[in-house]
Amino acid sequence: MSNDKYNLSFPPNFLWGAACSATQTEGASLEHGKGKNIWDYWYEINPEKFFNNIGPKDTSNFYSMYKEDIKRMKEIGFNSFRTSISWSRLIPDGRGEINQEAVNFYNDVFDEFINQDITPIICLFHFDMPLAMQNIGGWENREIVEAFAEYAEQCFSLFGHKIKYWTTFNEPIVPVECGYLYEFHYPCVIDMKRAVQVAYNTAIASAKAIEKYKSLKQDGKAGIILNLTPSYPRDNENPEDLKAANIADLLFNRSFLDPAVNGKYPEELISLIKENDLIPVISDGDENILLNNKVDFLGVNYYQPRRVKAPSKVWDSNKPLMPEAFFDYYQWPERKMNKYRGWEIYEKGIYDIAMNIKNNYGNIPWYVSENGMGVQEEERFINNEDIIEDDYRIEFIKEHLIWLHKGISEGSNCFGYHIWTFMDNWSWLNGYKNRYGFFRVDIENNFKRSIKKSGLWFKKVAESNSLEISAK
Ligand code: BGP
Repeated sequence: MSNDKYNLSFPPNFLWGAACSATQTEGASLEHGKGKNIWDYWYEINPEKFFNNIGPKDTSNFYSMYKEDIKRMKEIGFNSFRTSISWSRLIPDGRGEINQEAVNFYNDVFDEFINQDITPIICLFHFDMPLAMQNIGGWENREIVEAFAEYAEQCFSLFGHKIKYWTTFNEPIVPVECGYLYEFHYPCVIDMKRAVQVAYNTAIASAKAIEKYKSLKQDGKAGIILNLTPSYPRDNENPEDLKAANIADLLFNRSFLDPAVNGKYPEELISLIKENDLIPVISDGDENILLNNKVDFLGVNYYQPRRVKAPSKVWDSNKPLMPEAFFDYYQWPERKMNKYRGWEIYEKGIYDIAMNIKNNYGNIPWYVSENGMGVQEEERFINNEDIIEDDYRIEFIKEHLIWLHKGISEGSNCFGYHIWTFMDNWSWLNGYKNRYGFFRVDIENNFKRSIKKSGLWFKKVAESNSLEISAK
């Protein structure tokens, strides 16, 4: 062991910052002319489903605290930040009249980012379907695809002179899984055929939004944010395990990655969908819409890998078909866990993603758009100076950055790293259970923000554009 230290430098103009979403941070969810989205409604009818009965109404209060928050971002070295526009705030009924208060709010927020020299990356859809749109079928209804494209066009026209990085969706597979298979999102349907329709319509909606963006000839870029979850087989030599891992990859990663980046679905996925009678309704011209509207860049959210093995038994045909018909989950004996969130921590996954993008997706420009560690009851770690000493988070980020750096040094075209998240925020059904922020948010004390040790540490990384590590 030596005490020597050395620095890993990141490419010039590397983006350092964090991500959040409108519903999780804005608060004021029923005020200032905003329409309801599915979260407002679900909380209204089933508040008991939400951790400690905390709903989306007052999430972290960014709506009124954005100026100080953006200043705080600057203070810890951010040069970029991602959030989303709330569709139901901008267009309360999803289609039709625009809420001028929302236009003013987003204009002010974007101006503040620009004043602080922080590049805003703006997402159009982060799990928050306007209720009026869900009431007529949500993503199952092709009309919503058109409504989304119109909403996207409105956003580009209103804010395109300020925003140069747009993303159509955040993790579009999540509303598919959580809303139509596993009951973590409204409308809590369990139906794989409907799930496939939702996924398909979402992919078309993304391409149509990109088509609108291109037609406006603005001078920015349009991308998509995907949660890529590398699928690792139990045994690399076992063909059945390899097959299971490949199917998991097709269903959960390539179902959006391929249409977004390559403009078409993988043949293997099409066959799987056909063989299982899951073909969605397709409209004339869709193929060309996908082919002609590929993304300019990719955001990748990475938290955990997916480890699978061959299914141990044949799926009971009396049960509704689920993705688990094609694989069983597998616990790697050497796994390291974030026990609070129940997710495996596997830092090398970020390198595998970097290489996959380089080798199989034309080395498209991409950035890490979310990576982070949610921990419960962090007050345990408050020191005498009222700072949470979250060394576990520093360790988590550091180890991921080391692997990311290796991917970049081997030629992967990665242009940034964003943490989830800047300040503790509301995590859907989990409310404020697991905390992810560089700033603590005291929900019992007017949402008071206080810096954590990780925020101070990140400032050094971001400002020096490099990571100091000790030689082992
Ligand atoms: C991602 C989402 C975020 C965020 C994060 C942490 O999947 O894009 O919205 O919530 O995960 O997960 P969770 O809040 O479920 O702990």
